[in-house]
Amino acid sequence: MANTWGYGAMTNHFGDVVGHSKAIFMIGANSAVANPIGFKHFLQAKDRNNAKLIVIDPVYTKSAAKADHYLRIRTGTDIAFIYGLLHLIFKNGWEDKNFIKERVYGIEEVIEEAKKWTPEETSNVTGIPAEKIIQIARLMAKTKPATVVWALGITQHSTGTSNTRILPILQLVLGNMGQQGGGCNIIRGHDNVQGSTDMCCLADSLPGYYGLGEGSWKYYAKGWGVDYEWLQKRFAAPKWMNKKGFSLAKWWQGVLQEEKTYSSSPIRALWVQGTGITSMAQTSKVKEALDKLDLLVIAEPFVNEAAVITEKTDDIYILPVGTQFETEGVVTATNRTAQWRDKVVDPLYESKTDHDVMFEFAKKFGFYEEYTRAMKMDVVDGRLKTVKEDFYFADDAINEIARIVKTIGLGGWTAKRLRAHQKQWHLFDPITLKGRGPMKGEYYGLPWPSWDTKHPGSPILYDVNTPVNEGGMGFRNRFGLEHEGNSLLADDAVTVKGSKIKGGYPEITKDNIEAVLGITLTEDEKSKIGSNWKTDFSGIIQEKCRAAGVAVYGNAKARAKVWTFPDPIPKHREPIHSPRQDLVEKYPTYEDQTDNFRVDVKFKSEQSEKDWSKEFPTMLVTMRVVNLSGAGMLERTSKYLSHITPEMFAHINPELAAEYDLRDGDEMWLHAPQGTKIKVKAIYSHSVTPDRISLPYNFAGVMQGVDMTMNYPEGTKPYATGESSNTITNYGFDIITQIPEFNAGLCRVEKA
Ligand SMILES: Nc1nc2c(c(=O)[nH]1)N[C@H]1C(S)=C(S)[C@@H](COP(=O)(O)OP(=O)(O)OC[C@H]3O[C@@H](n4cnc5c(=O)[nH]c(N)nc54)[C@H](O)[C@@H]3O)O[C@H]1N2
Ligand SMILES: Nc1nc2c(c(=O)[nH]1)N[C@H]1C(S)=C(S)[C@@H](COP(=O)(O)OP(=O)(O)OC[C@H]3O[C@@H](n4cnc5c(=O)[nH]c(N)nc54)[C@H](O)[C@@H]3O)O[C@H]1N2
Ligand SMILES: [Mo]
Repeated sequence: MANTWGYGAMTNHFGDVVGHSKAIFMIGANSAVANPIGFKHFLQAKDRNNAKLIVIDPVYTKSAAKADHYLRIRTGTDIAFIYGLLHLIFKNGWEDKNFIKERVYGIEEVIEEAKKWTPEETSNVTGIPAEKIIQIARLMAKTKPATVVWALGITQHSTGTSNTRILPILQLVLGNMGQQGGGCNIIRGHDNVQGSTDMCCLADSLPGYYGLGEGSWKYYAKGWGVDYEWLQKRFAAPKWMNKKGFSLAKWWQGVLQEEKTYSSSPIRALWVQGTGITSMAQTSKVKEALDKLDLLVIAEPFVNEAAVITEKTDDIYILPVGTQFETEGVVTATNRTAQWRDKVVDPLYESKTDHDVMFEFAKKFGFYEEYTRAMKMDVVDGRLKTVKEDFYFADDAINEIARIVKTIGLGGWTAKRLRAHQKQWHLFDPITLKGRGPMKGEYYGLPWPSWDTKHPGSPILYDVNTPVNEGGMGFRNRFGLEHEGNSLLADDAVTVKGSKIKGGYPEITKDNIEAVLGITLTEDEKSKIGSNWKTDFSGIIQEKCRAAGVAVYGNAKARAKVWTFPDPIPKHREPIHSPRQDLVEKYPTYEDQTDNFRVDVKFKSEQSEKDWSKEFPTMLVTMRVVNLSGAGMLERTSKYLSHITPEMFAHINPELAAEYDLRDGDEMWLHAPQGTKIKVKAIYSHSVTPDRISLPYNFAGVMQGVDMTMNYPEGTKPYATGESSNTITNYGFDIITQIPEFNAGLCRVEKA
């Protein structure tokens, strides 16, 4: 299972922030530690543009230390805070009225909700002083363009999806979207996490966010050159083909839960490739599930601690995989650009590359030919054909992606172009991404959408002041033409620069292309064209749209309201384990859920079980440290990196420590609502107030006080081991995506 936490992509890019942003509104991110190279750009924007840096975080972080304004927020209350800003923006008429009228749908309910969030109520819920809320509302209203930056402090909540929606709403209201220096710059985590998201290493979609509908499977069957029926037979029963699978966050429940009609549980075998097992919440449940499996296979360069924390003693296989230095291919950066990477050395010793492991798997299970067939195909004269006997990895893999993934516009990402960009990167401007000399007319890394091989890429999304063929576009027409009798297309006033069509227009399909573009297709074209722009292998739709300066995906309104979600407009809801019992009744969490990614998820039943804050009075947030990453196995096997943080620890305010008679460096137990505990070192720090504790999440090898390090195969024990914070991160998952609520929980301190 690969890991693709966090969602969204940057609408703009780091160079654009340096060049144009006047304010950087950073919420739920600590880039100074988690993304130091990215953060350097924010500091440059401060120097060059006198940009104001605003940091909103429950912890006084290293990023906060560089901020012009630091707002200490209570975890899980960002929606309340943003409504507090919107309240003042609407009340003072500071919103961008034209932008909203012409390019936004469904803002009325947001305006209504914002009325409730007076500075006093916002302050009561968030813990941010009312004067500070007023000051920041004014600053954001008066400072244009401003960019909004977020990362995992926003997504890792039971309301994570709503959190990620309220921030773009703020930018739409301020008219900062589709502008240089504006937008939402959502900083992605791992190397290539954007690429793995785009390839949908997820349980609920085919690559390119095509979903799991029958039409999508049929399109892919065609693209892969295999029969749809053959694909269907790969599943135990046809119905599973269209159902979301188990998620990375809750696969363990698929092992432990009783048989359910909507799941294929119990899971009996687990294949882990590229995720450290202790990075998931509920580690004690993960351990229980590992213990119960029939088979555990781990394919990776290090000894994944899945093999260490389990009591299981047989049927565990560790397959050695090379690192990214031992392979070549394409990765996608946080700003939607592709980068070609060369191989540095061949795979060491008996290890294999990730793709060779998968090829061997496909051979053993008898589907290698089907698995690799599309790499030997191409589009010839508007039709898909097999064109060669053999393939060359990775070039033919990326060419296959370019041929099939239309939704986000990967059509232009051929191996040839991406290799050329890598060789010529000195010819691109870091602020505009524009190329010079032989690279003139292209943007570095062809930021998607790059609709086809003649398209230069799109450095700033939704920019209607740039022609489509130079990277401009409106908002995507994705949810139909109208809702409740209102048009979802952009207003007549919004014509994308240079477009033949005035105002908004729908996504382009076989049925509407002639009418919308005012053209006539030949019979030959009609016989080749796909049913819509997302499924058109022939490239004809894109070609005709280019000639008209039209974006294939339409020119629509952004929607502030998602009528299919549990909360159509974002609503503040208290974390499942809230320190404010008085607010739980007023802002309760969601109803419990059945069958989300094939498991049941508790919300209200857990929240209302009791006043958790009585037994667990201290808030718990997790943090990143610069010398360790993810589950930490890579760095803890380095003597030098381990030396910086040799032991698992927690940051604790000396005042809270004093309550429990803890000296700096003493051992303490931290207890969690689910009945688990960890033993860690208390490190005094004023970055946290006395009501909260902050923990790194990068340790493993010890569980609830029990040392399991004898389980590392000989010679592989890392220099640093310790308790995983995820043994005590509280139960709780996002209502849509199931990302764990890593950042809003409670705990109790006890001197060890
Ligand atoms: N409490 C808490 N928990 C969290 C978070 C948090 O903020 N707080 N953050 C969450 C987030 S955002 C993320 S992304 C996850 C990260 O957690 P993980 O996804 O577990 O991240 P890594 O430890 O980097 O895991 C990568 C694993 O892949 C292996 N690996 C490295 N290179 C390769 C390769 O080329 N091929 C293969 N096959 N394997 C390779 C590494 O050895 C490692 O074991 O943690 C999540 N967990
Ligand atoms: N050195 C190092 N670098 C990394 C990683 C690593 O493990 N180590 N991991 C990589 C990965 S996978 C990712 S996803 C990125 C993550 O990058 P970031 O998200 O920037 O990193 P975090 O340290 O998780 O920062 C999240 C911040 O949000 C705050 N926060 C928690 N809850 C809330 C809340 O409710 N509201 C608000 N406003 N803030 C909140 C936390 O206190 C924390 O400071 O980092 C990447 N870079
Ligand atoms: Mo991440």
